[in-house]
Amino acid sequence: MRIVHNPEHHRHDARHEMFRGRLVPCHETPDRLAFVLEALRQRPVGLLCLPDPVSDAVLAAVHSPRYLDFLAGAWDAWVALDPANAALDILPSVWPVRGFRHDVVPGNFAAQLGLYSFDAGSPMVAGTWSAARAGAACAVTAARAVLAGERSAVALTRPPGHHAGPDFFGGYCFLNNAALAAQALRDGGAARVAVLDVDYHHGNGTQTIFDARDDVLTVSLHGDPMTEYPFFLGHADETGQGAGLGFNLNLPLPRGTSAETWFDTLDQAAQGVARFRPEALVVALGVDTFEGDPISGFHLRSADYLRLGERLARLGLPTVFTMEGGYAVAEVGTNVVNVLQGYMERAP
Ligand code: SP5
Ligand code: ZN
Repeated sequence: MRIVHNPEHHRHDARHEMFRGRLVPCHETPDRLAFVLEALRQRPVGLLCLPDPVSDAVLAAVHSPRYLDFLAGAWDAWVALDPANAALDILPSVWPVRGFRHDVVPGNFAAQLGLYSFDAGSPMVAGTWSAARAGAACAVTAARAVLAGERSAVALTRPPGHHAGPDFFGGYCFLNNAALAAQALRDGGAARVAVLDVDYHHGNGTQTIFDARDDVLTVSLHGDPMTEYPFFLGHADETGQGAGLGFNLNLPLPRGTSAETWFDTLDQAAQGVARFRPEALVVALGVDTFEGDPISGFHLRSADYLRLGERLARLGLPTVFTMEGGYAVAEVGTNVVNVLQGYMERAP
């Protein structure tokens, strides 16, 4: 197993996210990844390596050029508004909802920020773009390792990616690492690629990116969007659009779902993946399904992640893992490495 880790991740280190009228400390912090690296030092389930750089063209296969330009220039534009902004995180506060124009890019920076985002919980700082771009490079490098013959590879990175869409950020995500890995697998010759998202939250960005395509199946099991973030997508009746009809599977579960029910649902998800007969698999691996997660509501325990890894390995597919959520920081390392160990025990 090749484990591609992001040497720039610590540069995305924001202070606050908006929650119920207050700025609260960010849940998505650099120490999350430090705990995974520490757990890997104790249990080296794979070979650690660094990413190869990724070109603009590779990013533009998933994200719109105007969105990528915005992200690349956002920090400088923010500081140009007022040099004192250098001490503040960037957070949006105005959004073009139904009836507003999305085709015209406003000149005003705050308006651009709203055009390209869907929440006020995903702050940007000076190093966000470097961190996100190096993370995307991890995803593509991991996919290419699998194309070159590795059985499995991991994009061990943050910020996470599965909430980021073709031209928007949100949910702590800026570039969609799972989608970039899936696209790289397609471009490298895999005829059909499945993305299986096991994060607590629906992978809305990934679903949107591949919604109209029949060459990438997207499957997500997650907290029911009626009550759980990201709220506005992730229902069971979303099955894809146009040529992609029948190539999206959502399995929402109520807050409070037990590990037993979750694993039964994982079996359904795995059957959906197998029916598609993919040539490669991308696992959007969030461990915010953990019983101790501060922002989520499922009840998996640390030992359950070994079982998750084994179940994923039973699909018998070349596999790329991308690291998504998981906010019980001290346990994130154990839980992520448990998945990888469980996988490796069954698919060395
Ligand atoms: C990748 C991923 O898991 N993103 C999740 C984004 C969830 N953002 C909204 C979370 C709101 C919960 N805030 C609770 C703060 C109370 N301490
Ligand atoms: Zn999540």
